[in-house]
Amino acid sequence: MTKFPERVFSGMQPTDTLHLGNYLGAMVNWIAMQETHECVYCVVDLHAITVFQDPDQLANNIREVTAAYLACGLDPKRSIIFNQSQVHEHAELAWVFNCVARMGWLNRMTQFKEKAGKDRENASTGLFVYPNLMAADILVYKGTHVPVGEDQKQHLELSRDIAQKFNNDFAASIAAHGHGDQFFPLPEPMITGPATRVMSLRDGTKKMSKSDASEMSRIALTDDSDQIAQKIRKAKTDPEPLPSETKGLEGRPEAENLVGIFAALGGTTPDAVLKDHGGAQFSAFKPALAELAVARLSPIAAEMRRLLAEPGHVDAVLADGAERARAIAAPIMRDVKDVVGLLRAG
Ligand code: AQP
Repeated sequence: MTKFPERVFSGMQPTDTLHLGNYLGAMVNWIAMQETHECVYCVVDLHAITVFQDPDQLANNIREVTAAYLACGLDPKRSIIFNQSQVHEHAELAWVFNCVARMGWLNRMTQFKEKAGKDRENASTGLFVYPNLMAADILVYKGTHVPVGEDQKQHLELSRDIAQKFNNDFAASIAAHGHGDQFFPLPEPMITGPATRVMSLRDGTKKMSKSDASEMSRIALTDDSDQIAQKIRKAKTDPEPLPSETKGLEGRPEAENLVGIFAALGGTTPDAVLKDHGGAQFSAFKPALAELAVARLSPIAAEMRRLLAEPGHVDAVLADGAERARAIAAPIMRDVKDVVGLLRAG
């Protein structure tokens, strides 16, 4: 069996300012993985345009998301940081995967159903094949580990199916042309952030999301102390005090979400939070949560402001990252063409 060297890949869409869900669900894990792995972290701008983006806003968002990566603690010397559109091998491999993945597989993707909503006929074809591009993002680096939030679990399973089908369909060519017995690894999802599913502050049954129409539903990484405190103060809750055990959070999605956020930000568990705050009214718990959130998040916002005041640095990080990403992706894409029969040496 081919043994693939471990390599981490993940990305976020520059569709708006990153929020607490992106931070706790994925970013905290990304930062930790820099200590142990070679990491490739992408600003997935080609994914963003599966839904229309204002061009000027998109250009700003690419810089802002990059600034957020740096401000949160990604180190461009250790990790490769770049935007997807600058490494054309992503789009090239995605086309090959469009021809490997099956319609039936994509038809089962719940994120497409949620995003397309009732107006499915009017959704872009890019939105439908989004998971194929995601598989290409990972596999064009032969990525083995993918730290993501829980909402991406189904897409990761599809990436594994695509890798497996490519390995099977082209098994004879892979072996005959000296590419080992498996061409692609089956990437492992790492859904292990401190809060893998942070919910909306306005509706505890909906995930916190950049595309939610209400800004009050999410804490943006650029929010100042007043905005953070106001959003937590206005967060939807129920009239009961907090229970003293997690069992008491069942059927109380908003309470469960706020306790989960407190635990994740404080580096502790919901049980420990309820040990301290069980019996408290939200009027007492919310200010404590706001204080913790401000302490954790305001240094990130301050660093983002500093970085965005000198966009030349952010652009230089992206240019350097794209060059290093291309150096890995280009030979892998050449081998894909060899395996598929698109380009044979000699
Ligand atoms: N609410 C969340 N809780 C935990 N993790 C989350 N992630 C997103 N929302 C939450 C994780 O953040 C990473 C980047 O996500 P993305 O930008 O690619 O897009 P998304 O998952 O679709 O997130 P949004 O905020 O809902 O974006 P829009 O509204 O643009 O679609 C992923 O690892 C994701 O799991």
